[in-house]
Amino acid sequence: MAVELFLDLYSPPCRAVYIFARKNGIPFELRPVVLTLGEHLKPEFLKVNPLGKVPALRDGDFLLAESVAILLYLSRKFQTAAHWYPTEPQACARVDEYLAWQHTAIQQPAANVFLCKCLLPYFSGQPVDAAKLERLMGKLTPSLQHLDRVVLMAKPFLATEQISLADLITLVDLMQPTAVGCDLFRDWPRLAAWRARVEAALGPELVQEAHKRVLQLRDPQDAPRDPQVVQQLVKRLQERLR
Ligand SMILES: N[C@@H](CCC(=O)N[C@@H](CS)C(=O)NCC(=O)O)C(=O)O
Repeated sequence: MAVELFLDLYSPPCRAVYIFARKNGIPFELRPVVLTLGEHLKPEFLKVNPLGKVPALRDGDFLLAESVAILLYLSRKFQTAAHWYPTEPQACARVDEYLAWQHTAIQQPAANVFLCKCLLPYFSGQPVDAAKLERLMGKLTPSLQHLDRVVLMAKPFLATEQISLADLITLVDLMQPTAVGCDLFRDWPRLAAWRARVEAALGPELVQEAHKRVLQLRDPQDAPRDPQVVQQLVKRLQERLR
């Protein structure tokens, strides 16, 4: 049986896994998990990932969570082109270094901006907390500045001279706030040029297809009708953004 991927393309790490699998012709069965319906909190999915988060992978009886681990597993299992995750030790270490850094420097703060601007107000019915949004944007700024003024001054991609997992994972993360009106590329010209290079390397159609859901859905139309699920989602969001 093909590898099963549990994804919601609303989620950046899910889009990274989806784009990687599609770009590399990796056969997979898509198992949609709709976050806005609370499907990630249902017992069936908690058997796949007890943390209740997507993406997740099932390969036979092997279960795996965390986008970076999933991308590395797929790259090894399907022996994808070396530029994604180089075999040369120092180039490989550069990708590892970046992947370790991005989790707290990019993924978390970018997702928090999106949750504060879009999902929490949608589910709670409360207006956007402007002061909180500004504080969350402020947490992302030093990382964007580092990428624009240091990393991309030295090379065309984030870890090596070619596109790697580092670029893929960061593109999808930066698209999340951008999709809801916080354009992270506007003030950073090298980052904007890098985005164009990454999209060209991945294929603009594939990038667009993967981002269709988040770019079109300012309001999650498939939001849950069940007030208990809404309450559960709001609680999780508030705890995360505290
Ligand atoms: N570090 C994880 C992040 C996973 C994650 O936080 N996924 C989010 C969607 S982007 C999720 O499932 N959230 C649901 C929740 O926490 O309620 C990864 O890279 O895979």
